Amino acid sequence: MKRVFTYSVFSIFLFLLIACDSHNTVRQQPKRPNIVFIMSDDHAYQAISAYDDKLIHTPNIDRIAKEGMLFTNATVTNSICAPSRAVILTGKHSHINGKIDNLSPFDTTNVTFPQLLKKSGYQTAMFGKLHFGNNPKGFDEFKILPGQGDYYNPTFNTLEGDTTITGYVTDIITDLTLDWLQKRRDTSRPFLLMYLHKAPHRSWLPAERHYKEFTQKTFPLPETLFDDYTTRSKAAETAEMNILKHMVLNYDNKVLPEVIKELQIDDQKLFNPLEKMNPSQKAAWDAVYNPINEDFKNAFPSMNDSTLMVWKYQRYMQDYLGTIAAVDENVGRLLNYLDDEKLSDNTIVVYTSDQGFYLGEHGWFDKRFMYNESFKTPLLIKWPNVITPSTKDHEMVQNLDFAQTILEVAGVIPPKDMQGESLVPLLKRNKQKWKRDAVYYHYYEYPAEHAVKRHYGIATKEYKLIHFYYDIDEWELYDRKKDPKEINNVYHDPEYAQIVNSMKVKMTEVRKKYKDSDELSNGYIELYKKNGWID
Ligand code: SGN
Ligand code: CA
Repeated sequence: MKRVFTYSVFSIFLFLLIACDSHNTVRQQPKRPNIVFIMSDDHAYQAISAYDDKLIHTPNIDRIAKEGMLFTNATVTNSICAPSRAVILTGKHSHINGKIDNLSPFDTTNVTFPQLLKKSGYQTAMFGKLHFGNNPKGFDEFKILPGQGDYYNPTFNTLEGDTTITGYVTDIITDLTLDWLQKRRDTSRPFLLMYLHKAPHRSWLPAERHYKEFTQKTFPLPETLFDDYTTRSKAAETAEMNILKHMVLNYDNKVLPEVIKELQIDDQKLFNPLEKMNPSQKAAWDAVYNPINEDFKNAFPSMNDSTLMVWKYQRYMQDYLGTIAAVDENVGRLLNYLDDEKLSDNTIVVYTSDQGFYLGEHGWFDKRFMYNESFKTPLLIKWPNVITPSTKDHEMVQNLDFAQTILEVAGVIPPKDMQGESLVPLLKRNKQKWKRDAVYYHYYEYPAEHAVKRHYGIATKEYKLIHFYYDIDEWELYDRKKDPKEINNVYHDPEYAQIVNSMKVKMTEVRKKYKDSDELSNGYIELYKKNGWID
């Protein structure tokens, strides 16, 4: 009897101890962090001063690196808008999630990380550019631009129908985001906020407050502005994204149609980039851009190809970078809001772009190629109390990794078929856990605008091997250490024969790992035929 009593007392004591302890554990467990995912459209790393301050100062975006981590070797798997977004949301390569290009629809049976976050109790919202052609799943609220959206007076698709807002798109996307944070955030739950800018996408219309400052600037010329594409396969030469040959004076450089006519220039015709402006916005634009037209009219007769190239490059940079000034200011508004509301401490902030962009390197604008400037994407992450401020990471990470990273941050187990790796070990400087030694790339949108041929490839820290296919069968190899500007294709150089072989072996392994194959590539070509996009 006595023994039973002692045992019972002991059990109750033990139960109380465990109950107390588990209560403490629950109480001590940190709240799941909020996640702010900021992404711009076509924002080249060369145009973020945390990476390179030759072109522009972006103090607010830089703050994310200063308070967190700058990834110097982040790349995309398919350098084009909607496919990149599909990779980010699904954690799967394009050939698996099916969104290979901007044209084909996104298969909404794909599981996306916001859906999983919402299921796990996160409040979710998306504002800005998605570019899918269908509404995003897994969001409590969204206000998204249809397709590419407009810089001035944009229309947004929302759950309640369309709405058109007067003003400048970058400011408006931020207003909508702050409005949601102020008025509809559920303070009892963590949130996922996707804040997605349209800028600096073509046709590069800055906000009025930046017209004067940026149109007066002159920018340093990239070393490869006059690249003649020798040593490369036909793909580089036949691409239609050369600033001199393919950038449109009217549409891109904002030369007035009457000036083009008067100078008898044979210019391509695209739609009027200013057509959405109202009369007062147009008047403010004209006040600054009409004098530029006058100067061009006077200068053009004595220009040759090289001076015209430089003029177009400068005009391109003035407008492209002008749009980034507004992105930077607005990122500052959001970061300040998080600080003011004491949210920063428990919020992870990611800044990235849907891909990189050519700012005159190889004579180009646009993206699509696996060459450095469009393959690489900016990636800056701050996570107070976890990431050591002002750290840099040089590992080969990809947008493919974002879904699993965010799921781990939120304590959600990722589906087994996601193909990336969580970046959390890198954020925590737990480097021995990171094993990746090659990344995979595959671009499909051809024949299409800018005529960049289909290609796939792998990159290691030392080399890059690319295979162009479909109406071409050519290979390229770059020695990334000796030739970081990628102007010397050494695929046919006997000195690199061994490297070519070992990179091909590696490529086969990587393609197998990610389940890509020639059969799949042929299937996607058949799809173009079926849709009547090719014969
Ligand atoms: C538009 C642009 C192209 C750009 C694609 C894809 N032309 O079609 O220059 O490559 O978008 O960009 S434009 O005449 O409409 O400006 S993406 O970022 O959406 O993939
Ligand atoms: Ca883009």
